[in-house]
Amino acid sequence: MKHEKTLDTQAIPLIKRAQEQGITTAWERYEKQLPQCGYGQLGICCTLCALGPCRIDPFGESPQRGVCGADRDTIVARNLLQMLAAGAAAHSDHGREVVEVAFKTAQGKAEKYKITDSEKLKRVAKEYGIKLEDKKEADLLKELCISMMEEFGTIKEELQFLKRAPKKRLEIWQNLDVIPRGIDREIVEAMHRVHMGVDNHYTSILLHGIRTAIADGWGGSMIATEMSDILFGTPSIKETEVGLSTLKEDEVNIVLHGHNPVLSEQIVMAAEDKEILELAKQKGANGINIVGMCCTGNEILMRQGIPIAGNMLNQELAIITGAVEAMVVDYQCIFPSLSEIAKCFHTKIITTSEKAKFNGAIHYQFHPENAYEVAKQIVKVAVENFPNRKKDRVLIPDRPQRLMAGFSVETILSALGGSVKPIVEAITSGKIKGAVGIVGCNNPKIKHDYGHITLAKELIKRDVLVVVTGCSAIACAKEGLLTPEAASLAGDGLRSVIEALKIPPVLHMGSCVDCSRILVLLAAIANEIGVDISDLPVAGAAPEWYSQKAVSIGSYFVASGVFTVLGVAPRIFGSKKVTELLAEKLEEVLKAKFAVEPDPVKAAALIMDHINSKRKSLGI
Ligand code: MSK
Repeated sequence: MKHEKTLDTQAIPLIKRAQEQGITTAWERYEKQLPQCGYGQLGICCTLCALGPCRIDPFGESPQRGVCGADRDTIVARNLLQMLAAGAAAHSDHGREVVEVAFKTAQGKAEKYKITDSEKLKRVAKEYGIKLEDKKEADLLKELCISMMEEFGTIKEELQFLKRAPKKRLEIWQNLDVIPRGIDREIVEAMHRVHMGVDNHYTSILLHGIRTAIADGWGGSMIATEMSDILFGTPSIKETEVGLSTLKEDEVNIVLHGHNPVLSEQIVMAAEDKEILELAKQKGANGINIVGMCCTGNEILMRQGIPIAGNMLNQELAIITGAVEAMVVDYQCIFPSLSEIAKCFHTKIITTSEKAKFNGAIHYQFHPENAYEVAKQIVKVAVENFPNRKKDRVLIPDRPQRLMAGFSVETILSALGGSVKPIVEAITSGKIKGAVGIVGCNNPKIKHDYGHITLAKELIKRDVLVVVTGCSAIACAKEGLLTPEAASLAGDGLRSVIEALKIPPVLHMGSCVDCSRILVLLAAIANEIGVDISDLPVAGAAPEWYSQKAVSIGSYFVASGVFTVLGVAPRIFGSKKVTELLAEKLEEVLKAKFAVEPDPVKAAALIMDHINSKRKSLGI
């Protein structure tokens, strides 16, 4: 079944239903925005202060400067930095929240949380220079939390996890003076720099963007990942299902959407509460079905094997199935449209974060101290809503797709017998030509999931191992690429390796913040060979990105030495100098750069050229 908007066969009947019932989704809202503002697309519209809005004539006619005198280069660079800073802030604030929950856990104030991975706690504490001695785990966790909180506004002027980067990479950052001096500091400074009359030189603005992105990837995001592993467990291989078909006709359906695992983990527990299960029975349901959406979904998929209903462009469609009793959200990537669409059905939209409230939603304020109570209340609301479901309006697509996930760095290493050596050997022998991280979102500018799936297929057939996170992972899962059977789509060399290990050719490494796992893996491979990350035959891609966080991820990939291809054009083409800097000159200083290629088949060719040239330089 083909469709012009999506590759997701389970989405098609729901898009059709929305059109028939006059329900507007992101695709129609996008069409209504067309043509999108040309100045905005080029990045030469400035709305930063009240002297404007100002715009630059793209064809060199007047005006060429804003009211303040800023030229196109300053305007484009400032806009980009502001976008990146919002993304780095989102990831890092998420990380801070996980550490705060861990801190309360260590203090005994958040009794429903516990340390799940004690080994990782010890390992990370050691990295931070904390003496293990005979300390109780709670005390160790407390010390680690204090050290991690300090990273946000540190006076050390260097982040701990930067030490995980290869020596050569650290030297590059030192020489370029882009070592982050604290996570919050760089984000705040980014916002300071974009204020009118502060940083007006595009190079200086963009270099600070690099510094801010490093503070995210090797700071805030890495802290989020590591502390989530300590609290909720380091992911190990899990098999489950993906797609809107994971919703169940005879059970109370609760969709957990957003990013942070701190509440979703409690909701998973609350859904097993006997009293609530009894209530569900009384209401005529055969159980409570928890499914994920976007990255909160990825968090509970990776650790608990909870099925995942879909990625970013599936969120509205889940409600349109008519089978969702509650969609529970925390923050990031949640369409403000959800409460409007929910009005057409019986679905309750439940917000849980003080910083992310939505018109028309019910708010249950989450605190680590009352998390389980709040989780129980939320599940109860969903259960009590079950009788309101209109059975004749339920449309759940069939044929769920199986998937295998849980590929944390630890899991990959243990599958390889404890070290990255087997990957290095496979790359050296040419069985695996290289590795590519495909990450990021959906965007209605690109056919839903087409960019991710096409690029992944093009690469695995050329013997490239693909790792995925975020909505990209969910897209590939829907296509069956996250199953060992997908080995049949891989080239002979890659197939021989993954069949021996009984793993898929596309490995799910987690949520958006877990792009930091990709950095850790790359650093381990580079250290094993004794080279820099930029010397490796690897690349990054964000074929359908939309979010500010993706700007930050792409930038810390490049900052870490990873050639990165974007499928959606960033708003930089209004400045030739900024475009040249990002697509060419960065290579001279960071040994990596960006490319833009909307066609995933051409993107694969670009990536293969890059991989082959890196192989040649390594003499393999
Ligand atoms: S959820 S940032 S749409 S990957 Fe992490 Fe998906 Fe992008 Fe949000």
